[in-house]
Amino acid sequence: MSDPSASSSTSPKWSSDRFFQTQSAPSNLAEVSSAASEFVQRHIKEGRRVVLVTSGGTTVPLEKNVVRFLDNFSAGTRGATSAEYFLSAGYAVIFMSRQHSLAPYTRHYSHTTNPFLDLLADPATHVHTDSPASTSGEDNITVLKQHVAHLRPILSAYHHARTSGLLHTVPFVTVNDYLWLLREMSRVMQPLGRNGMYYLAAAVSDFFIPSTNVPEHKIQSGKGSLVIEMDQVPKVLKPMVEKWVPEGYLVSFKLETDPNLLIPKAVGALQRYGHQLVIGNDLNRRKFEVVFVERLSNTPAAKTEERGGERPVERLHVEGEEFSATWMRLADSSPDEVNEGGGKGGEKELEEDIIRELCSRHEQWIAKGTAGAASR
Ligand code: 9Z3
Repeated sequence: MSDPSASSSTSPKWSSDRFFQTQSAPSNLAEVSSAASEFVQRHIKEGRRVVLVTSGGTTVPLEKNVVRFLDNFSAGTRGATSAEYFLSAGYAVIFMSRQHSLAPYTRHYSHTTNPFLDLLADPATHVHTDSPASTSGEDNITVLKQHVAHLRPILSAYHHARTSGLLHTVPFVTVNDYLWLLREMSRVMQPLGRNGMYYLAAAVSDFFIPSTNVPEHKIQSGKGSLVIEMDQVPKVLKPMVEKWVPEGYLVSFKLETDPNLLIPKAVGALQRYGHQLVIGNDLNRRKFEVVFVERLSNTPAAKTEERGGERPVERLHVEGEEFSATWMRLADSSPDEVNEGGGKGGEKELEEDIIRELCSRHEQWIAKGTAGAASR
């Protein structure tokens, strides 16, 4: 496969308009849209804030009858964990995630790190002593005692999320579907105005293959090497900020593997798209360290000073504008100690702090809007 960054391709850049005019929408878009709209309208009526959390990686299929595809790295841990903290903060959550990636609550029992069946007693050997009706163990399956304390609060929160109508899920697989659904969810959430937050943690492919260039059938290996040409995915954050949800509080993530690029790339994204906050994370340190990059005018002023000692805040001057970079770290963790799937041993999770900070920034964003309206 050729390296797209080294390619001499002359393909024109795609505008988002051209993308949506030519690339087909998911077949169930209307259905997904109306269910999400009902969810949002209910929460608007109840005066609740709503957050769209995107999560997991996006694929680029190489064939229409897809046998092979390219994928972006993400287990969906960040998004699933964050959704839980948003729910406990009282938000209604639209969880738009890669099909089969980690989900709120069930993520604690990921099949690879903490298989669900390992929690249960072997029915062949376990005898129920507290239930005479089922001493044979045929009617009940028992959770092993050592797992009960951890499972109980997760199970309660899971059932609460299911029955309270505060969590709405929207799955995607391909990057095309992701872009269509992001636009649709934005449309549906636009009536929330400043009460809507957009937390874009999904790992979105930078490249895609326009549908006219995707072969119908499985690519055959007879011709030797495979060269793939991909076009750049349109930068939808721009229309999202300018047209789709101009009043929303919009947070994007920037993933890098070279730590020196993290802050400059985050600043670049803020300059290009004009949204409120970029959370930068390094691939290998993402579980215990992130950096909040924002325009200094959006950085909660009092907190910047107050947090100076606790959280290092850098001030940056770029092309006549001022930005801040605030590091947020889990105390005393190292990459080896932090579990994939998270939360297994009830340890502190970085998302708890991230979401607390976001809720307070969102609160100020809403207050600014109200103050602005009052002074007009
Ligand atoms: C992230 O940076 C997420 O935090 C991770 C989470 C994907 C690193 P895990 O699922 O990982 O917890 O294992 N997401 C955004 C990545 C991304 O695609 N950003 C684009 C970019 O960096 C901009 S939208 O250019």
